[in-house]
Amino acid sequence: DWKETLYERKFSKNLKIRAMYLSKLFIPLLRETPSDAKIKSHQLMLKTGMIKQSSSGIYSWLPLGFKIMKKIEQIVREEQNKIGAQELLMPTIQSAEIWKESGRYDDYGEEMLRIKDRQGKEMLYGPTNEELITEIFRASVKSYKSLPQLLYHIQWKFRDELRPRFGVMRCKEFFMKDAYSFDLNDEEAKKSYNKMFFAYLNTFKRLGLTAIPMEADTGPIGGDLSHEFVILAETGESKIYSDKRIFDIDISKHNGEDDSINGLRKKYDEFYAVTDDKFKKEDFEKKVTKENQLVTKGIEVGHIFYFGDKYSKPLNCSVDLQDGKKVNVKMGSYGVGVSRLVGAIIEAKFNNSIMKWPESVSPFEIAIIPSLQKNDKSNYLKAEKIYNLLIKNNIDVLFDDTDEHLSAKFKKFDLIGIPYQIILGSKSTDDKFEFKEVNGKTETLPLEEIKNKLLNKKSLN
Ligand code: P5A
Repeated sequence: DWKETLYERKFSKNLKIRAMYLSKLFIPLLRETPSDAKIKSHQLMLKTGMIKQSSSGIYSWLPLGFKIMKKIEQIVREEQNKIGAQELLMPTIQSAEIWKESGRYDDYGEEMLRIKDRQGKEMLYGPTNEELITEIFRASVKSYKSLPQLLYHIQWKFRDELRPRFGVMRCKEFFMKDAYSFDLNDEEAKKSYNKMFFAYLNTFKRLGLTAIPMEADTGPIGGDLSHEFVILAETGESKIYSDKRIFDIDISKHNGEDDSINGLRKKYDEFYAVTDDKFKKEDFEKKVTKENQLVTKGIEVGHIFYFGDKYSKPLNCSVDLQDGKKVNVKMGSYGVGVSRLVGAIIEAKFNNSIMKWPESVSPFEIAIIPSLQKNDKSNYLKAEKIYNLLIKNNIDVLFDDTDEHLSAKFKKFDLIGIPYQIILGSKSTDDKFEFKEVNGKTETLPLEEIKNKLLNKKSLN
């Protein structure tokens, strides 16, 4: 087989990207749709080998899924950094002590996975980190001069959900970005809250999603101010009631300055938008005219909370004021479901059996799909030349070097969801190739033009 001789060339030396030959990619595609998967994201993720269930509500992330999740994580990180939040990393395992101090150890109930170490010390796998970050903060910060402060980490969480379902959407072990704000008073704390509100809108926009902040209940986190960020989807678990017009708010006119952010926050507050638990029929009917009423379902991709001194008080986290008095710091917490977002993006973008990842998180920028005949090496060599040229230009490309029929390859790529394809089939010539935008047009173009188009798109992302 002529391909055997090319074996050593199968790994690209460009370490900036992770271009690949499909035959070498660890991507266990399934032929059948798994019957226990009820929603399209769960089905697609299993079918394309993005994840594999290891036990109920617990998944391994395989290379394709992991690569996508890491891209999402990076966008979440960049938007946190932009508003001045600092990244740190807290452990997954926490001591029960601080949870007893805050009073949440008993409240949290069976959702908390409790464990004992060999000395019999009570530990737990963190479902969230309000207590731990407060403990870190109180140990080092003593003066009002150190405020405000925004800290975050991106770490695995564990919640022993009663009914884990829908794959990564509601599972036991999941990846979350959680941020915590520390301020001197309510007024300053609201500024931090609004900053995070702004960062979330930008984050979800970069992920190709329209996420709407909805007033929500605070549940076990606590406090009296809270917004769920929800994307519309029939399969979502949040029921939402809103004024349609909230979807048309343009965030691009707002920058990171305090005034601009507060202005944006005001715009959102003008429109009624609440989740189930905050819904009041009279309010809805009074505030939203019939034609603007939208009652539907959505997926919660983020949730922010302001709870003042709910944790700082029992955990005794205070700072000294100028006059020597002590005051408990005012705190908020802010979560993004990073692993849930992988499924949420699929729910939003997978239509008519065709997936198209937003360019910002696509596992590869483009796929090369040649028709390969056993007795004809020419297409393979052409495709490989394109592959090498794209890699040289730092374009992350997946080269389908398998022997399958073109139609079978197309079916496969409908699921993998790479937004662009170069097809070497009957319509390509020696120097022109089919360049296809998924769900868009197909043109026959010289390679140089294809390359430039891709480089242009890259610079926009
Ligand atoms: C905010 C950050 C908190 O835990 N404490 C720290 C606060 N909020 S939250 O709403 O409970 O969770 C934040 C986001 O995490 C995702 N999420 C989940 N994803 C997958 N499976 C789960 N079982 C799960 N639970 C929460 C959601 O996106 C949620 O908005």
